[in-house]
Order: sequence, then structure tokens, then C-alpha cells
Amino acid sequence: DMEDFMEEMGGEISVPVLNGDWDALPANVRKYIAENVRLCRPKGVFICDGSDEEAEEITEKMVNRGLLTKLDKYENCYLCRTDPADVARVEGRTFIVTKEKFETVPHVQEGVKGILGQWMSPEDAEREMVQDRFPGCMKGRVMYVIPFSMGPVGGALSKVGVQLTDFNYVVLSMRIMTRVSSKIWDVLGENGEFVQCIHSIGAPRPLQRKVINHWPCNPERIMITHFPDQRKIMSYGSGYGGNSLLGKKCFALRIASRIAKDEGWLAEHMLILGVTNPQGEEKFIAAAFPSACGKTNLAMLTPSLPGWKVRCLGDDIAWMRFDDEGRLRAINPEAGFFGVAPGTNKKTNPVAMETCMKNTIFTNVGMTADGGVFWEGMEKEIEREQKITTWLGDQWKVGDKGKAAHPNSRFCCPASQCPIIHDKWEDPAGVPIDAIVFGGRRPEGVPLVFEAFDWEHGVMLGAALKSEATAAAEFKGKQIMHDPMAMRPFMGYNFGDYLQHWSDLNKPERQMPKIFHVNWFRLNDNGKFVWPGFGDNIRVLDWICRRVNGEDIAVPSAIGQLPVEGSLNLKGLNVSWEENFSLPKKYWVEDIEETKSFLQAQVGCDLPLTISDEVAKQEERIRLM
Ligand code: GTP
Ligand code: SPV
Ligand code: MN
Repeated sequence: DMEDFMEEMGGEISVPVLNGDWDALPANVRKYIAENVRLCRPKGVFICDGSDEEAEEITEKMVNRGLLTKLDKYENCYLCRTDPADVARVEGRTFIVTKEKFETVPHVQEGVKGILGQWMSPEDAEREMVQDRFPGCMKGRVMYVIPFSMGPVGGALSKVGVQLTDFNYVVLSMRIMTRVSSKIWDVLGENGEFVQCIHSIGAPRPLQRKVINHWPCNPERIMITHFPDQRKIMSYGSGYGGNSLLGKKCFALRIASRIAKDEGWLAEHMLILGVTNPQGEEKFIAAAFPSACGKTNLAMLTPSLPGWKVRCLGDDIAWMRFDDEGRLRAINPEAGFFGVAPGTNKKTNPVAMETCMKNTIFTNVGMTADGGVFWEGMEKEIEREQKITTWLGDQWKVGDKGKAAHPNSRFCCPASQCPIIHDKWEDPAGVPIDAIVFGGRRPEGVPLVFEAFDWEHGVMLGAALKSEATAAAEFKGKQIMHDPMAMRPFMGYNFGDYLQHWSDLNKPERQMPKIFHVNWFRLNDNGKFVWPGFGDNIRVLDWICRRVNGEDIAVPSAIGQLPVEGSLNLKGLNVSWEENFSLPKKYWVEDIEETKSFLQAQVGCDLPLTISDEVAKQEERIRLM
């Protein structure tokens, strides 16, 4: 048992195993747990098996404690309200730890503060995490052991992780977002490799800080560190999504992007969808938009054009690898959706609304008096004058000041429940990607859709991706921020090396996907969206599919191939071509200037020549506009 094990390790403590069979664990897992028990001092260890019974037991406890509220209107749905100080990812406290600094971050220009990832030395990480934060951090709490697979269990492209956490909310969320199962132990075998994920809310007993909303956390001390060389993640102080569900951004993007570089594949912040035209021909598309810029919505799109069908494979992360035939194949490593609630309704995203009506955990949304959910955008879907409790616990009704839901409130639900989930969403071989799409919130100047001239130009477009800040992280206001490849917060290694890796993928024997750029968020002079978005985005997908088929419906411009006027199906819409597709020269002159200095300042000598060449070519084209 654990006692013998601790003794062998020269340890002095042992704690009860509250659930599961310690002796059935692989030896390297036992060692990993024992080391962290010694460091974190939990009162017991709970080995999860991912079963429904286990989830029911944990859920009941959380309801009794007040951390979850049952939503009577739906089947097996719960509301969770966090400490208002713990509502989003904390990018300023997120680090990648490598011996060599420039493995993690590019050589920025002198005097410039880098924004493409944060590096920490192993010595500092040892002091900050292992010495300052983690000793005794789980005192009085249970350490849960969560075996999980990113990607189908045992699949060739899948990877295994084991998360240790002292927060039951994380256990319930991980079993929705990843594949949690005892089968993982068999996949690992005796000494199989797994990613070590260690998470603590940093609130040992006796408590040092008042617990708000029954959500223990330690916002002042939040720190999230990644050790790509050791395939390890340590996260402290926050229970929120991307900070605590370590399979998601920490593993499937930051650690995986680094593994992917070493092994020749890609781990990207992308949705995956299949779109079938009225003739029955299906194309697969992967799209990268920054956080809260429309991935979930596009992945679940309900087409406004007759005869079209969209099926969802994933809404946030894609792992992609070229196969022997030279096709880029993508899998969704996740098993659930952790989607933005506000803005989602039966008109904008009926599929998401249907997906989250059972077995869902809602975080920081409002609640109606009859035990339903409410958030901004649902005004037409509840009875008038309904009494609502806001995410902060205040009484409220539609029309009152303030908001019912936090702008980054989320639903967490199993992907399998999605009514348009693709039959192949769990195919371990993945689906062949025909097009890659980049996009962001661009209120000005950027057309609805355009196509890259070639792969290199497309990689440059990705590198130049910008967007208005959103509520998914700690940033305030509407500033336009660079978010290259929608990966700025999730880069696992030097961004210059990352761009080189993307460039190097282009080989003659491969069928390279076409690359596109879209913008659903352009505003007119009255501050109104010039494009209806949502279900009408099928019209853009239609154009993209026809381009993939080689149709002659594009005309070169300074920034890429634009749709020939009239080539986009706008039947039944009242939109202005000019407002959607004009290229204001002044805007683009400034844009390329700004992009060039951004890349020079932030990526410096690590910027691949192919990319600076593409920037120079674009600059020249814009000059000639
Ligand atoms: P993360 O989960 O943070 O990675 O976000 P995401 O990229 O999946 O974004 P999501 O689809 O949840 O959309 C975020 C917000 O953008 C929601 O409030 C949506 O209603 C809104 N949105 C999505 N698509 C469109 C669109 O086509 N037009 C407009 N105007 N808004 C959109
Ligand atoms: C994002 O911010 O891109 C998300 C939410 O998908 S989180 O899981 O918190 O990263
Ligand atoms: Mn995301």
C-alpha cells in the first residue's frame, strides 16, 4: 500500500486512499502521487475512475456544501458561482519553464516587453512553486487523482495525462472535457509516459482567506507553470477553466505544441467542422479565432442556406498531423465544450442551446426563479419580468442595470450530446483538413473573407492575426491586440520557431490546405455589424468550399484573393458589398506598417525569412493600391 511506498521513498507520511485501488496503479504513477502527497499534504487520496456513480457522489457533496445549485428546469444540470476574483484565465501569471530562455520566447528588440509567452527559469519555478506555494497546499483537503486521455482512449494521436487536484469542481469538469477512465492505467502499462498535471486552489485548512461563494481560491498567488521538457504542469491558486482544467489549454496547447514541434505535427487553438453542400460533397475546415471570437458558434453553425449541412468535430483545439498520403488529418483532443454563454441563444446558436440542456455545469451565469439559466442574449427566451439571480447573487430582472451573467460565463457539457456531432468525431485517425481559416474581431478595414495567395502568405496572415480584447482573460477595454495564430496565450515555445515549423510543413508531396481569413465583426459608420454572422456564415463557408474546388471566383488584391463581386451568395440578405469588402488604402498602409514593427519588435531575429519576405511583398502590394 501507500505506506510501504512512502517508506521505500524515505518518506515519513502516508494518507488513506479514500477511493480506488492504489496497488492497481502503474509504479511510476504511484511514485508521482506519493511525491506530491509528500509535498501537498492532503488528508487523503481519491483515485477517480470516471464513472457516473463517482460523479453523482461528488456532485451531491458539492450541492450540500453550496458550491453547486441544481437547476430544476433541466436534467442533471448545475450552476456554480465562483469567487468574483476568479473568473478567467490569468495570462500575466502564466509561464513556460525551460533552462534556455529563448526556447520559450523570441529575442525581442531592446527595451520591448515581449507579449508572446512568458519565460521562467527552472530555479525561479522551483522557488515559486515547489518551495513557496505547494508545500502543505492541500492540508485538510482531498487530493483527487484523475487519469485522462486527450483524444480517444488508446488512439494513435492521443496522449495521456494524470491530474492531481484538490478541487472537486475540477474533477466534475475534467470528466466532461476529457476522457476520464480507469482504462487509462491499462493504456499506460507499467511505465508508460503521461503528462504530470498538478493543480491546487491554494486554500489549505485552516483557511487564511475568506471563502466567497463556497469557491476557495487564492487569486493573489495564482501561478501557472509549464515544464515542457519534463512534460509537467503545475497550477496554483485558481479554479477557473483554462487555469485549472489542465488537459485543456495547458496540456493540449502549451505542452502539446512543444511535443508537436519535436514530432512534426501541430497543436492549435482551432475548431474542426465538416460542411456538406447541397450536392452531398463534404469538406473539413479547421479555424483559429482568438478566445471568445466565435469558434464554438462556427463549429455548431445552423446554415441559413437550404440544403447545406454543418457537423461539428470540435470547438476549441485541434491536433493535426500529415498522414502517409500527404493529407493533414485533425482530431479534437477534447471530449466536451467549455463554451462562452453570453450571446448564445436559440437564434444565434440553437445547437449549443440544445447541447447544454442536460449533464451540464454552468459557471457564473444568472438563474431564473424556476431553476433555469439566464445570460445576456437570452432576453427573448424567458418570460417577461422573470425574477433572476445574477452571477453575483443579486436579485435582478431584464432591463435593470448591470449584467446577469459574467461576460466570460461558460457552459461545460459533453460533446457527445451535440445534435450535430460528426460520426467521425472520435475517429482516432481524424479527418482530412481542406481549409484553414484565421479570423478575429476587426471593427475596421478587414473584409468579410479573403484567401491567402499560397501557404507562406497564409502563415504570414496567421502571424499577423489581431483582435479586440475579450473577457476570456484579464484584459480590459476594447483595444486591438495581436494574437498570432490565436495562440498568443497558448504558445509552448519560441514563436519564431513556431512560424518556422509552420513554414516547414509545406512539402511538395503534401496536399496543403488552402488558407483563408474571415471577419464577422466589421462595423459600419453607425457602429452596427455589416455582416449578420452566425447561420449566415454558411455563405462564407460556401465560397471557401468552392475555392477549395478551384472555382474561378476570386480576384487578387493587395492583401489576398477577394471574392469576385457577386460570387458570394447573398440571396435574401440586405447587406452592402462595399461595407463588407472595401479595402481602405489608408487603413492597410497603417496596418502593414504596424504588423511589420510588431513582428520586428516581438520576434526579432527569430522571425523566419519567409515571413519577413511575405510582409515585404504585402507592403509593396499595398503601396501600389
Ligand atoms: P473560446 O471558448 O473563448 O475560445 O471562444 P470561442 O472562439 O469559441 O467564441 P464563441 O463562439 O463562444 O463566441 C464568443 C462570442 O462571440 C459570443 O458572444 C458569440 O455570440 C459571439 N459571436 C460568435 N459568432 C459571431 C458572429 O458570427 N457574429 C457576431 N456578431 N458575433 C458572434
Ligand atoms: C479560451 O479562453 O480560449 C477558452 C476558455 O476556451 S479557457 O478554457 O478558460 O481557456
Ligand atoms: Mn478557446
